[in-house]
Amino acid sequence: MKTQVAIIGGGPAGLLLSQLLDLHGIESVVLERRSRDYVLSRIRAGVLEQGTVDLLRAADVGARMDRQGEIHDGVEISWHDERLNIDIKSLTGRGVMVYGQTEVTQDLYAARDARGGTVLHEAEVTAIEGVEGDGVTVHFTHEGEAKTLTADFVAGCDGFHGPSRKAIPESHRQEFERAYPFGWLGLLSETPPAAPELIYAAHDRGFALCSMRSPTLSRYYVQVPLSEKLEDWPAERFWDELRTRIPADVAETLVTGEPLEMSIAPLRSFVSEPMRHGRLFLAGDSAHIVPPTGAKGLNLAASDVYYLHRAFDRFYNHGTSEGLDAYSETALSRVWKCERFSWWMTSMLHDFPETGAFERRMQRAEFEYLQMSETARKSFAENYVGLPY
Ligand code: FAS
Ligand code: PHB
Repeated sequence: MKTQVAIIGGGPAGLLLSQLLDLHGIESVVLERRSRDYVLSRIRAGVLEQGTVDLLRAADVGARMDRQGEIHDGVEISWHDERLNIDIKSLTGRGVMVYGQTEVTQDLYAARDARGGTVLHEAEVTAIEGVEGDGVTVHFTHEGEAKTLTADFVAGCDGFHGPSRKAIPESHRQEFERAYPFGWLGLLSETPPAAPELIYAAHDRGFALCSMRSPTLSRYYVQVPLSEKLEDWPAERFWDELRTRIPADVAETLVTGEPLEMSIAPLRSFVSEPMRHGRLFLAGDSAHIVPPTGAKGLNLAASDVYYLHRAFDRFYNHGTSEGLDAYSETALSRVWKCERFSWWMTSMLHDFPETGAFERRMQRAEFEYLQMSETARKSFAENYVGLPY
């Protein structure tokens, strides 16, 4: 097989890149190691920045999002029973779109199918050759056979555990990581949301988040130690813990139900530099991970794809490699600012067992500063709605 851009990974980054390249007349092939059902079964992000919304519309995959997504003009932060509403719309002129990553991915698959895009499932990439040469060869297994895909370039959109990042020699790669001593236990339920806005709840017992997917589908998280096992968390125990950590007046009216899905995700901050090596370009989780507190993971994948598809358009349709040469530096500049916000929000709201009374006072001071200062709330809001591309 041969194409212009080989894309490893059929998650949001890989699919969105393939769709945008197609709209600019650039050929690509997406190699995804899992089945489509498996990819769509993963429950992940829920909040889209305006930049992501605009990009999905530009990619001609925004119609269902515009019908079914919910624009939110505010978000809440609570500290025990104290509730602080941050009016992100009045502070920045923008809101955020609540529309699940599963739906985004479904829309992207449908769009690729409609345009006859090539997305191979259960096609696991095993090696990437030639990134420093005149063309790349991607080795993959598919339908029990070893196959190859040759291309001008390869986009590594294969997530944190994929092979593309490691195709950059260690001597040319620098990794930065902060692993958090806890994870998020998530629950999806067919129940009405706990409150009109998302609530990020700080509590001495640990962080909790009340989110949603629609007026009848809710998503909740509670911070748990990394040692926790899913089998030790029956739904009743989850609901009891959530009610303890969220403001009492919200807990009183919380509608609980049987979980449609429960999962535990570890939290980490991670960046691998550079995001380009020769003919290999990294986009999304293959290059960086943020703790989901700031709702930035999926949105960073979108901004990477924004920069990368424009760079390929300039190369193939305007004969200049300037965009490709600037990609890593441009993408990393936004990545690091989003890493900072996600780290800051995680540090403010979670219980860090090993830290002392001083750090707990610092967390409380951050909350009180948000309470008293419109400037602090404006800074929070401009990061939460999404920094400019
Ligand atoms: P993805 O990981 O989505 O996609 C990478 C794809 O590459 C996968 O489908 C994988 O199967 C494929 N792949 C890997 N190796 C391959 C190989 N060798 N060959 C072929 N294909 C290969 N973000 C938020 O904003 N909010 C959240 O609440 C949130 N929760 C999350 C929970 C979990 C458990 C995880 C892991 C992430 C979460 N994220 C969240 C972040 C998440 O949404 C990512 O930012 C988003 O999926 C990034 O998309 P991609 O970069 O496309 O990576
Ligand atoms: C979600 O709805 O899954 C969600 C929302 C906001 C976050 C993280 C996750 O910050």
